[in-house]
Amino acid sequence: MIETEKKEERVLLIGVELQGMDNFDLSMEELASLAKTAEAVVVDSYRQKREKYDSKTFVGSGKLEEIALMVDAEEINTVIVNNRLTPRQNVNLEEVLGVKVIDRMQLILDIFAMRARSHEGKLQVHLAQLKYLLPRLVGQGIMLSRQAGGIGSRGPGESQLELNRRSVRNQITDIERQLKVVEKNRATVREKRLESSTFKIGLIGYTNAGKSTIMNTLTSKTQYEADELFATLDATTKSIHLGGNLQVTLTDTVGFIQDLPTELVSSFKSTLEESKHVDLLVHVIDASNSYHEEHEKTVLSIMKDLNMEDIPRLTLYNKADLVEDFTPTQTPYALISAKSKDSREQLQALFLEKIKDIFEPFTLRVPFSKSYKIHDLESVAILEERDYQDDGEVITGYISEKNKWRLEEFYD
Ligand SMILES: Nc1nc2c(ncn2[C@@H]2O[C@H](COP(=O)(O)OP(=O)(O)OP(=O)(O)O)[C@@H](O)[C@H]2O)c(=O)[nH]1
Ligand SMILES: [Mg+2]
Repeated sequence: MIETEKKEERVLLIGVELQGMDNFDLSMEELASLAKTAEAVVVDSYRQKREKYDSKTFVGSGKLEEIALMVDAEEINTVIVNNRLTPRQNVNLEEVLGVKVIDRMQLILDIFAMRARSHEGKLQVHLAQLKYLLPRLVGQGIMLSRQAGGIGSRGPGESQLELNRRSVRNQITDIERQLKVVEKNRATVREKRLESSTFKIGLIGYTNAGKSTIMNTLTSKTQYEADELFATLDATTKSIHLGGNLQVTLTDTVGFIQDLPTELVSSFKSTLEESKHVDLLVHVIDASNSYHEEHEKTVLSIMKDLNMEDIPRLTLYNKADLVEDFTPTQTPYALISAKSKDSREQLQALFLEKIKDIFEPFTLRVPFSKSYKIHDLESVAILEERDYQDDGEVITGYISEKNKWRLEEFYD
């Protein structure tokens, strides 16, 4: 389909709050941010309290009439529902309302589709979209004409209305095969990196916490940072300097969110799991977000799912400039503002301090005849003091368990 002039997408949000539901407000606010990220204009939002979702139309019939009137009066083009809709609810809602209806999952999928840049990222998103689509295809793609595309028609469908289940299944298999190849290549690169005995730090955290801003602060500024959700999709690794000659890399990666569609989690697993192979995880939290505690819980539970709990962790509350009195939920922690002018030095010091914690202290006597080897040692160790004596020098510092053997070269 050729995209003609972009018209404003006017959306209406709908949420149903079930009894005992946690975080309903957070998730409705997040839905609005997600819609804005997808370049839609949020006209209004409807909430309803119910004991359970209506199996046919998700909201009750009275509410649905109200919504239909609103859709007409406000010239709404798309209705976004804050939950996963069954294919049937989706069709029914579209029939009654006469406009496109999408759910939270499809909205997130659309944003990921907008954002994907790398070959791998595009494959991963496409895979997630097809998996989402599959159960929604009945017969020969009758529903597809309605379901395809999302808020801005970025879905895999629309241009391929002839899609049927079998062809979708074939595509899924094909993409999975391509992804395996990409992942294998990545594993090889990773092995090389592991061998290189570089100290690896991974940034993780909720979307919009400030991970890319921290990455940019510590490197030459190239990561896309923006007040949008899912600004970053592809994992990026760069060398950073912490003082001394210690070789350190920093990896920025996709942010987390509540109710990340399972199709996406499974397709992005390999990207998320990049963080598994680091020596230190830096958990970045937006201290100024009133829901930061819920954000933390989401991140910690995804980390648990990915078996990353045992990796040493540094908790950074970010955006200190926006908070007055702040109570952390995670300890120990540091409060920073990645945007402040001295954040670079502050971050370097915090990282270095944490690395010393992880490393083991050592004292080494180096005869002058072996002084030339110290330079190499510095790439894997933090040197604290060099005390020159008659026959050589005494060095104290910190080194990782993994690299302790390097000290043996200095023994007589
Ligand atoms: N006021 C203030 N804003 C900040 C600070 N750090 C980051 N931001 C802003 O927060 C927004 C999100 O920052 P990003 O670095 O893109 O966040 P991210 O964690 O990479 O987000 P995703 O890529 O979506 O996961 C941007 O608009 C930043 O300018 C800070 O210390 N203070
Ligand atoms: Mg980012």
